Amino acid sequence: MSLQPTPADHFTFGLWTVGWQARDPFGDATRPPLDPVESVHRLAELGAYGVTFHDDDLIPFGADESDREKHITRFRQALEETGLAVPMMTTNLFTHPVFKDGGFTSNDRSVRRFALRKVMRNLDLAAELGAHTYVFWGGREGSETDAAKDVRAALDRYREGLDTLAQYVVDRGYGIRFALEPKPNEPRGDILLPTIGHALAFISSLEHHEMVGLNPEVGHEQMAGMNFVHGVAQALWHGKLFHIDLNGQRGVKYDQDLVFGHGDLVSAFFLVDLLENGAPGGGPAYDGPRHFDYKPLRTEDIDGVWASAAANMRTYLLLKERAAAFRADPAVQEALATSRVTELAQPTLAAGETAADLLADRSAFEDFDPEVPGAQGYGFVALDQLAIEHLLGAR
Ligand code: 3MF
Ligand code: MG
Ligand code: MG
Repeated sequence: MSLQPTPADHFTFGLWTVGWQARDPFGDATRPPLDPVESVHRLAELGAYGVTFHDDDLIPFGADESDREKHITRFRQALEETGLAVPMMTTNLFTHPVFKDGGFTSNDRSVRRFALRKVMRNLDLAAELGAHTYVFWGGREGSETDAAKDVRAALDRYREGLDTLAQYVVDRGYGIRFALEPKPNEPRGDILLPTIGHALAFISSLEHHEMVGLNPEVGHEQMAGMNFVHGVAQALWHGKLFHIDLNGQRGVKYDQDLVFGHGDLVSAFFLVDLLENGAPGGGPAYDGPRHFDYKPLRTEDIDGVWASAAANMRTYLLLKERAAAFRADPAVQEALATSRVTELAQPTLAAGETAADLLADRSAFEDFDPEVPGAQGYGFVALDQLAIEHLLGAR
C-alpha cells in the first residue's frame, strides 16, 4: 500500500485550514495571509483531491459584484490548472459581528433573513463549481445564558431556515445535499445541535429530511466526551454520514483542531478501520471525501503549514495500512470469533420466529442457565491488544 497520497484517496482540505493565520483569542496572527490560488496549487502538488471553502474564505465579506467575479475567476482557473475538485462548500455565518447572536436563530429577524440570502448566493456558486455537499456548522447558533434564548423557538427557526434552503435547492435542481456539523460549544457558550445524536433527531423533523445528513468532526464529539467511532457508526447506520471532518483532539477542552491522529490515536485507528473496512462483509463503509478540518499549529511557519497538510494525509494512509494488516491477520480473525464479535450480526430470533415461539422455547429461559454465560470470558483485552500491536507496527 502506497503512503504517497493521490487524488484516488479523496483527501480534501478547507481553504481556512492551511490558510489559518493563527490568530487566537490571546494572540495576533503569526503567519501572513495565504492566497487561495497558492493553496490550490500546493495541495494539488501534495496529492490532494479537492478543496472546500466558506464564501468568505474566497470572497471577502462585503466585496462588490465585480470584485467577487474576479476572485471566482482566478480561483476557477487554479482549479482547472490543477484538476482539484470542490466537492463541498459552506457559509461563514460566524465571523462578522452581524452574526454575534446567530444566523438562522438570531433573535433579530432581519439577521435571519440576511443569513438565508447569504447562503442562497453561495449555494448558486456551489452548484456552478460542482459541489455535491453543502455544510452547515452553526457556530453562533446558541447562547451564553439560558435567559437569552428560547431554545424551542430557535429550533423552529433553524428548521424553517433549512426547509427554506432545501426547497430552494430542489426548485433550482442543484442536486446538492446538506450536512449538519454538530459542536457542543465554542465560540458560543452552548451551541444548538451539540452532538451527532442531537443533530440526527433534529434532521428527522425536517421537511426534506432525506437530503439532510451529517458532517461529524472528530474533535467536536471528543470535546463533548463522546466516542467518535460510535457516533460515526450510528450516523452510517442511519444512512446519514454525508461528509466527515478529520482532525485530532486530546480530551475535553477547547477545539484543538490538531493534525489527524495527533490526538486520540487509538480512536483514529478504529475510525479509519470503520471507514475503510466497515462495510458488511468488508470494504469501505464511507465513500465520500476524507476531509481534513485542522489548524496548523500557531508555532509553524509556512513550511510547517505544508508539512502539517502532508502529515494529515500520511497519517491517514498509515492507519489505513495498519487497519488492513489488522483485518488480514488470522490471529485477529480467531480472536474476533472467540470474542463473539461476529455473532452479533446474527438476528436474536430465528427466521419467522415470533414472540409466542420464543415464549414456547424452554431452552431460552426455563432451562437456560445464566451462570454459564455469566462465568464466560469474552477475550476483549486480548483482541484489543492485537489492535494495539498492529497500530504500533509490532505485528
Ligand atoms: C469549527 C469548524 C468549522 C466548520 C466549517 C464548515 C470553521 O470548529 O469545524 O470550521 O467545519 O464551518 O465546514
Ligand atoms: Mg472544528
Ligand atoms: Mg469542522
